[in-house]
Amino acid sequence: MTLGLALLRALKNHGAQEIFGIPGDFILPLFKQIEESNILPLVTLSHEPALGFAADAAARMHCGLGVVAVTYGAGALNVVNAVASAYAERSPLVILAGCPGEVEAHSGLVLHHQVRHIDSQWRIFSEITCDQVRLSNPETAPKDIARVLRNCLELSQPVLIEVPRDMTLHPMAEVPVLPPSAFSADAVAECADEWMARIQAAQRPVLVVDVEVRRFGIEARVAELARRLQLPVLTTFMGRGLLADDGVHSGVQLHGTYLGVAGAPETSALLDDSDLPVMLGAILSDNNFGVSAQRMDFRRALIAAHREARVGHHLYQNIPLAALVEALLERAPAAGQRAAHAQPPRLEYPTGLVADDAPVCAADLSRALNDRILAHGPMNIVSDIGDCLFAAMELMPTPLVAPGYYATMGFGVPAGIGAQVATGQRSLILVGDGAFQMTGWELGNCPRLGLDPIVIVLNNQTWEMIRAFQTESRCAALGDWHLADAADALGGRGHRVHTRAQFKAALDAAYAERGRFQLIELMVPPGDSTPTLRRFSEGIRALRARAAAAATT
Ligand code: TPW
Repeated sequence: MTLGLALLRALKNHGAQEIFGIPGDFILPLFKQIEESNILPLVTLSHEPALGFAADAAARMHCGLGVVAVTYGAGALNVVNAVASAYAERSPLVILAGCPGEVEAHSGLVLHHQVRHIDSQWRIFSEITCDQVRLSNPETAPKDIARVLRNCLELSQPVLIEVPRDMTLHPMAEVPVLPPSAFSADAVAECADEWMARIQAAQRPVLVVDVEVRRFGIEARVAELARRLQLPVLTTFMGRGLLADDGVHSGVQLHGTYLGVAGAPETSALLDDSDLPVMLGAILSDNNFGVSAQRMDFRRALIAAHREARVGHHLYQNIPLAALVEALLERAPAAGQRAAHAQPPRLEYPTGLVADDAPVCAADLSRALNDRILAHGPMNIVSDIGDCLFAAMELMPTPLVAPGYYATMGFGVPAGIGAQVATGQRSLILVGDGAFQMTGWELGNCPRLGLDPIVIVLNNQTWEMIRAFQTESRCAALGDWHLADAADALGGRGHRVHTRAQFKAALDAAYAERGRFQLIELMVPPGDSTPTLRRFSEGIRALRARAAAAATT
C-alpha cells in the first residue's frame, strides 16, 4: 500500500467521514489519491479559512474527526485562525498539509510558499495543534499517525500531519488503531468518591455542562447522571445547545444557559448562589463565566475538563471525562430511587411573531424561529459571532454550533456548509452582515455541492457588537450591500425583508423550497439589537466600571 492510501484508510478507520480541501502543488499527489481511491469524499471550497470552519463544524456534528487538506505555506497558513479556534474550542481537526520533499528542501533555493525556514509551517502549527508528525520516514509513519490520531480524538484538539510531496506514493504498512491511552482506574475511583461525597454534602449543587460533553459523545450519560442525582443543569454560553435533544433531556431539570448579569436572575442565581458547581467539560473562559456579578471562586467547584479533574485544591491528572462520568453513575442512586422527581422548569422563550407591516427588528429573529421550532421541531443551527449568537441564546432547545468562546467572525456560513455535509440535514445559518462579508461568498459552492442551507443575515449595516461596546465608534458603519441580490447571482434565492409580515413569508418560502440555498436578509436599523445583547453589553460595561472604580480606590 502507498503512504497516501494508508493515511486515508487510517483517517477513515479513526472515524473521519470526509475531507475539506483546496489543492496546491505540494499536496497534489495526495489529492490524486483522495480522488482515485474514493476512501473519503473530497469537498472543495473557495478559501482556506472556510475549510477549517467547515471541518470544525463537521467534527462537532460527527462527535469525531474533521479533516482539512491544504498545500504548504500559503494554504496552511490561511487556515491558521480556524485551527486556532478549533484548538481553543476543543474540536478534533486533522490538518493534512503538504510540504517539500527531502531533496527539494535542500536544493539551495528558497521554495515558493516557504516563509522563513522550511519548518516555519511546522513551528506555527505547533502552537495550535496538540500533536504533529511529518511523514518523512515510512518505517515509523504508521505508528506516528496512529499516535497523532489518537491524541486528536482523546484531547479533542487539532493535529498536524505534514505530507512531503515526494512521499505520497512510497510503500507503507497499514496504520493501526491504538487502544485508548492508559489511565489509572484507581485515580478515577478516588476522584469519583471525593466528588460524590461533596455532592451529597452540598446544599445547592448545580451541574454546569460545556462542549467536551458533546465532543466525547456522553450527553446521554451526563443527562442520566443529572436525573439520578436530581441536579439542576445549566449550560455555559459556549455549551448552548447541549442536551437539546428531546430524548436526552427528558426529565432533566435543564434551566437554560448561564449568562450571568445578562441572564434571567433565577437562572444566574443557580450558579452564583450555588455552594457546589459541578462543571463537566467546562472551558473557564470570560464568555462563559466572566459575566458573573461576583468574581467566581472556582475552588468551591468540582471541575473536570481536558483530562483533569479538580476538587478544591486537589488536582487529578489523566482522568478521561467519560470514565469519570461512568464512575459517578456507578455511585449515584439508581433511577427512580430518589423521591419526588423534580420537574424540569418551564422556561420562557419569545414566541408569536406578529406578521404585520411593522418594521422587523432583531428581537423578531428568535420569535420567528421559536414559532418554527414549536411547529416543526428542533433544527441544526449554526451561528456566527455577533448579535445573531445572542438571538440564538433566546431559542428553545435545539442543536447549536457556534464559536462561543474563541469568537471568531466568519465561522457561520462555512460551518453551516460543513454541518450540512456532515449530517445531510439542512442547516439554518445565523450571521451578521459584517461576518457575512468575510466568508459569505462560500455559498456560491452550494449548487455544485448539492447543499441548500437557509441563511438569515441580521443586516443592521454595522458591526453592531462593536458599536454596542463602544457607542462612540464611527468605524462600525458598513453600508448596505444588498446581499439578497448577491444570493440570486450565486445560485441561491434571496429574500430582502423589511417588515414582520415579509419575514414570516420569507421564512415560509425558504423552508418550502429545497435544492437551493436561501438567504433571508433581515433589514434591521443600525443600533437595534436583541434584548439579550443589550443586557450583555450593559452588564459587561457595569462590571468593567465597577472593576475600574475598585482599582482606583
Ligand atoms: C475574525 C471582532 C466581534 S463582533 C464584531 C467584530 C468586528 C462585529 C460583527 O458584526 P456583524 O454582526 O457580523 O455585522 P453584529 O450583529 O455585531 O452587527 N475579527 C474577527 N473576529 C472578531 N470577533 C472580531 C474581528 C468583532
